[in-house]
Amino acid sequence: MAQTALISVSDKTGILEFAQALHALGIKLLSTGGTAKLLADAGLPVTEVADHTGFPEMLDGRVKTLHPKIHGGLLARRDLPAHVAAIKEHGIDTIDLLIVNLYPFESTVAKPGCTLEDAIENIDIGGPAMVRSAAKNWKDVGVLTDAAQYPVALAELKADGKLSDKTKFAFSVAAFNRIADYDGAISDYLSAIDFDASIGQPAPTRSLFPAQSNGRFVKVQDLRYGENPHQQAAFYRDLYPAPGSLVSAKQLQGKELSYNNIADADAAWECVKSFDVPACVIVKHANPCGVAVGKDANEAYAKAFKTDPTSAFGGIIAFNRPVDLATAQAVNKQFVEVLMAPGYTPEALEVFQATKAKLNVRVLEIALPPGGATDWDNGRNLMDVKRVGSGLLMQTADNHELAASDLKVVSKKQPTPQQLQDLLFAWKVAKYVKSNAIVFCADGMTMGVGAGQMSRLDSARIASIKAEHAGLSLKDTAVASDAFFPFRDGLDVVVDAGASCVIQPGGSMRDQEVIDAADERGVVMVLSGVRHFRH
Ligand code: 93A
Repeated sequence: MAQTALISVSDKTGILEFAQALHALGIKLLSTGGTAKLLADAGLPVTEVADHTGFPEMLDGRVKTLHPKIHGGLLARRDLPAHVAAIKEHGIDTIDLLIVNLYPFESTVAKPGCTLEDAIENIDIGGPAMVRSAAKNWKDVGVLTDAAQYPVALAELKADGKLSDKTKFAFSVAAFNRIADYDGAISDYLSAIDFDASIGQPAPTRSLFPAQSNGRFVKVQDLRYGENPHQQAAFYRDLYPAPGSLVSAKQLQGKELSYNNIADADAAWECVKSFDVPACVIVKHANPCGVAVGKDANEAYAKAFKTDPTSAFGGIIAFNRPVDLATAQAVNKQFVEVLMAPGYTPEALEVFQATKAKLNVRVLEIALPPGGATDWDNGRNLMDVKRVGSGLLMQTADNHELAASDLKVVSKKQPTPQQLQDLLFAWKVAKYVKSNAIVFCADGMTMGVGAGQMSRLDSARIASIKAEHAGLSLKDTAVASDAFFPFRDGLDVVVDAGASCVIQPGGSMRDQEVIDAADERGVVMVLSGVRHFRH
């Protein structure tokens, strides 16, 4: 008996060509209103579902395919005589292929100004029901939920007259994933709306934190191991990743990325892409150990490397400008684990292909966010998530951007324009350093980074010790402290080390004591008014 395909698609991309090919293979076409019209207008013989079931589409299309003749045809097991007898008794024909894509709920709710009514009208009921029926009965029905599957199916139908079990199973899994994503999007959307009793209807504004959160992630790759070799791990991406985020990186060469590589690469990329001017960030163990801006990538690298050449060994190096030959040659002088940039010249790439050992260097190409440095994530993925026990902590990402006009000078001494520039640079870097963070800077370059200490005082001491080890003088440097100084002692340490200007949030009980100390030591102090804890 000839096979039958039921086609019901909202997104009609590629459907006509696919239907023509199915028809050419002798497959009977069954279709819903809009899709049937499209096919019929192109001259294809197609039966409308309403004619097939003998029941009209009704309720503005809310009931089109919800009929036993459709679901019986999808769900009947061909290997069970009782099923075959039952559908025969009820005059139900089997359906062998189902091609469905759903009402565009996700894109509808993504539109600004989408009303609850718009959203609800775009909740597909009959489509997911058919997809589930077909996917459950995968051995007998091939279910296509994505236009990318059309050529795969056609190739097999042309070669063997049917789909292989392997393909049908893969399509079934994809179909259930699609339905889970779709329902997740509906649940996320509706869970963010409260019923407002005062107006007797759902509130027009949606909460950032829905009553239920459906994390929807897709595996990018399995990893050899996790943070340590005895841990198993894999890398997942958001279902709808933001352009310019790490998951869009393309690995051009090198060994497989490890769990720690990916975590460090993310830290480096987040920091480097926050600069408008050419910048370089070197990361070790999730902390920047060198950050600098320069007239070009090469100069930025040379400066960033100077901060802490010892720690830079085996580091992750990120640029926000394409890497050219000179920069590649400079980077090549040290041992680099991962190199990332928006692009590479062919000569630059050759540098890392020169020897077998160099071919191990993981080279990532990654596009900057389309809107530039302050286009944090194109308005999406604004959530920062941390796993705790059996729960999640969710917060909006730390996207605060400090402008010179936000600064409040509290010392008697006023900052020079150069000092202001260095303070803003130091502040930007401090945001990406684990707390407690103390960052010494000068001329668009980090001079000493103190990270992740339980006491601010120790972070300050470590930053100056590291500068000393790197042979850098901290005289007349700018210092950023990611949170306020609880006492004057931290300030004394950085001034003793050579700092002449300091930026900190302010807000301590002893602010006055700290400001008095700045005046006593003759240094500039400016308050940012915001804090950048990072744990
Ligand atoms: O309103 S529905 O939930 N009720 C249905 O019975 C039904 N059957 C298919 N939507 C239904 N569909 C959807 O219609 C399909 O999932 C597809 O997205 C769309 C195709 O409609 P048309 O062929 O009229 O353009």
